[in-house]
Amino acid sequence: MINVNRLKERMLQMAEIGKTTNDGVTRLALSNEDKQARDLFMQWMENLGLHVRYDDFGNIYGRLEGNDSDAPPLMIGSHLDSVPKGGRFDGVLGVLGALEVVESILENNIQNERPIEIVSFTNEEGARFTPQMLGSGAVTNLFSKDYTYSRTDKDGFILKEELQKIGYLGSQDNRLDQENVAAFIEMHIEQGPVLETNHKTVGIVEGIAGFSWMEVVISGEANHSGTTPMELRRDSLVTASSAIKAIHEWARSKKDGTVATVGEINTEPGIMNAIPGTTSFTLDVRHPYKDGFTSCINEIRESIEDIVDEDSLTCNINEIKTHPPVTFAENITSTLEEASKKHDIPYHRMTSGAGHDAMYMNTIADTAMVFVPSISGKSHCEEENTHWEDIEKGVTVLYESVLRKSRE
Ligand code: HGY
Ligand code: MN
Ligand code: MN
Repeated sequence: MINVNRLKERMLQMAEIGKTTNDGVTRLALSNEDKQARDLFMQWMENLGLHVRYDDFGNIYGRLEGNDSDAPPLMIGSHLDSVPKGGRFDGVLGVLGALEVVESILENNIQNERPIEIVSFTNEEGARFTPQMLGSGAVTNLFSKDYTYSRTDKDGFILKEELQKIGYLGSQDNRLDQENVAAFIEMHIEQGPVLETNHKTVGIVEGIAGFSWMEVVISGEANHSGTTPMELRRDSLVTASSAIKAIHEWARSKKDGTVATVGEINTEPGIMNAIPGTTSFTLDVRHPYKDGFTSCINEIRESIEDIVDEDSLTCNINEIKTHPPVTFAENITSTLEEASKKHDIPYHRMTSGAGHDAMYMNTIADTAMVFVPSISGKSHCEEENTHWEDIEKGVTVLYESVLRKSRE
C-alpha cells in the first residue's frame, strides 16, 4: 500500500542536509540547512501536483484536494528542524511519512472525500529560538505574532528577520484555518525505550506529558580568584551546582514519571581567575499527570529558591514556557488502533514524554500520534535510529487511518 523504499530514499536524501560527522544532522530552525530542507520538501510536493503554500510563520502546507473541497481538511505532518547534532528521524519521519501517504493515495487512485493537508511546522525544537513548537503554537494562537517574531537566538538574530532571510515569511492568509481542521495525526519516532522494551512495533499515543521550560539566574559576587578568602565568597556557580544536584535528586525521588534536565549553563564573567558573579542555567521539567502538574513545577522552583537563600545569594527564575499535559482524541486513537489490528501490527497505547506540535494542534482539532520504536530509545543525538521495517508498519497505520478519516 505504501512504498517504504521511496520513503527511505527521501529520508536519506534529506539526511544529507546538515549531515554531521557521525551520521546525525544539525538543521537549526531558519538556518541555511533548514532552508535547503524546506526547498526540497516543497519541490517534492510540487512534483506530486499538490497545492503548496507557506504562512507568515513559515509553516509549510501541501494540499491534496478532496471530492468535497469545502470539507475541513485532515492534516498530517510534523517538523523539519533539528537540535544540534540531532538524529535523522526526529520530525522528518512525520513530514516525509505524510508525503509517502499522500503519494500512495495518488498512486492507488484512492478517492479521498476530505482534503488532506501535509504540514511542516517552523521551529518545533526550540533549540535555536525558545520556546519550542513556535510555528504550531503561533498558528493556533497560543503565541502572538509579535511574541513569535521577536524571539531572538543566542547570537542576537531575530526570528522574523531570519524567516525573511531564508525566504519563508509567507502570507497570513496561507495559515491553516484553526476553526476548520477536521483532525491532525502526527507520526514520530518514540524517542524513548517503551516500544522496544514491550516488543511492540507501533505506539498509539494517547497524550503528552506537560512541560515547563525556565531559566534560573543565580547572583552572587564577582571577585578575584586569588585574593578572595574562601569564607568571604559568594560564588554563584557553587550555589548553582548545589541546586542542579538537588534538582536531579528531587526528580529521581518523585518516581511518578517526573523528569528534570539542566541542559545549558553559563557563568559571568566566565574566566579562570574571577569568581562567577552570575550563573544562569536552563531547566526543563516534564510531568505526565494533569492533577499534580502545577504543584510539581512549584515544588522544584521553591527548592531552588531555598538553596539559594541558604547561601544568602539571590536568584530569578524566568519562565520561558509552561504547557500542561494533554490528552488526545479517543476517536483518533481508536482509528489508529483499528488500522493496526487490520494489518496485524503489534501496538501499544502510551503517552509521550517528548513534546510535539500535536500538543498545540490538540487545542484546535481532534489529534493523536503514531510512534515507531527508537533503537535503544535514543534520540536528540547522532545515534538516533529506527528499523525500516518498523517505519513501513508505522506508515501503513498512518495510511490506513488517513483513508478512514478522509472518507468521513
Ligand atoms: O523538547 C521536546 O520535547 C521536543 O523534542 N522539542
Ligand atoms: Mn520532534
Ligand atoms: Mn526533537
